[in-house]
Amino acid sequence: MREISKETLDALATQAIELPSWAFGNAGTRFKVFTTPGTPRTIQEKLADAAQVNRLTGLAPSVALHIPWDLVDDYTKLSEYAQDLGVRLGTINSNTFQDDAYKFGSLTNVDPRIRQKAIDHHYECIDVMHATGSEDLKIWLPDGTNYPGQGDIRGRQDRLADSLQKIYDRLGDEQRLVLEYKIFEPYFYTMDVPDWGTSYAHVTALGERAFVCLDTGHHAPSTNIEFIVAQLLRLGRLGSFDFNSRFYADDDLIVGSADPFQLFRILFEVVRGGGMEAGSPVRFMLDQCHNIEDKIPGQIRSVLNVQEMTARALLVDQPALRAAQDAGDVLAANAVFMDAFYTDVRPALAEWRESRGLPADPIAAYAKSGYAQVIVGERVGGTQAGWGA
Ligand code: PSV
Ligand code: MN
Ligand code: MN
Repeated sequence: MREISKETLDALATQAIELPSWAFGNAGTRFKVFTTPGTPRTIQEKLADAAQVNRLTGLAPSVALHIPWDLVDDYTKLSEYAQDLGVRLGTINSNTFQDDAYKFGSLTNVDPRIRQKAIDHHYECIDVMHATGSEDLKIWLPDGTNYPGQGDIRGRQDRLADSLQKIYDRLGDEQRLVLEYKIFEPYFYTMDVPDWGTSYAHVTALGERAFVCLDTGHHAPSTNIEFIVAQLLRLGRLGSFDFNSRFYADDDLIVGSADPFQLFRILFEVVRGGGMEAGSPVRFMLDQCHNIEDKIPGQIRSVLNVQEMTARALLVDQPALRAAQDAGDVLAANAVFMDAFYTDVRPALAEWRESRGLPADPIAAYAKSGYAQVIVGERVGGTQAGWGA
């Protein structure tokens, strides 16, 4: 078994995985969304829960907000509130998927007034970013069509390019635009940003501070996601990950649960492409829903899964792999790769966590902390947050 080297542990110590505020609300599927006692009612309560994940894992120092779900009067104050809890506010996610005006598109709409409404919403998000100190504006565009002939595919791309440019031009010098793609849903014939190539084409046209966001659940089954990772890193345009896991489509399950090997392969390409190095543009984030499992331990499990597969990816003996690849020794190269994947890093990581003043077993520590009982007792009345409020 390969030892975990000091370099690997140093690299792991710098890993940060942003949590989505919406993971702490009730969410899940188009069908029954189960509620849980103690679910946050406000963004302040979501932040308090996210802070528990960071306190127990040391892995999740920031929380992404969704506007207008996480609307408050004073974002500077909210930022201070987060800092008091030991976390900071991260990516600002815009939302053009819950307004009647956007039935036929938002940034792509043929009506210039509706396009402007969507652009103005992004300007508001940028104002929020200035108040919170957030670096990234994340756009997941729900626009698309359901029927052949319904919309002019080309015209929609042209309008999208124009709208995105207006948004990009409003960003501050330190801020980035991150454009997420998704193959289908909410529309089923065309999506206006269906794949990494479309996102790449738009972000390269925008400028140097525009990047692609890769959500692991947004591809056709059997897509080789690690290939996309390698290519985007090579092109310098991989800005962020939305991590989650799926069996079928956009399942939004716990990252690494359905296919840990795929997560390992993705993280191997991140390591190989310099994505873990200082100054890399790549940011890690979760984008998940917890419908039947408890949300806080669900998020703890998720960040630990990412950490474990990152450790295994860092364990790959790169010189041995390169030598085998260059020699055309297919089986030896594959064996080097699989050796790292099959290495159980959990005991070593538990020990390392303890050496850094963190619990060896964060999930057990959470259960013992009594936090769940406290929030169930305290959060009585009001409306629990959901995917959309
Ligand atoms: C919808 O598919 C989605 O899950 C996208 O992945 C976004 O990142 C997320 O919602 C939040 O807007
Ligand atoms: Mn996403
Ligand atoms: Mn999604």
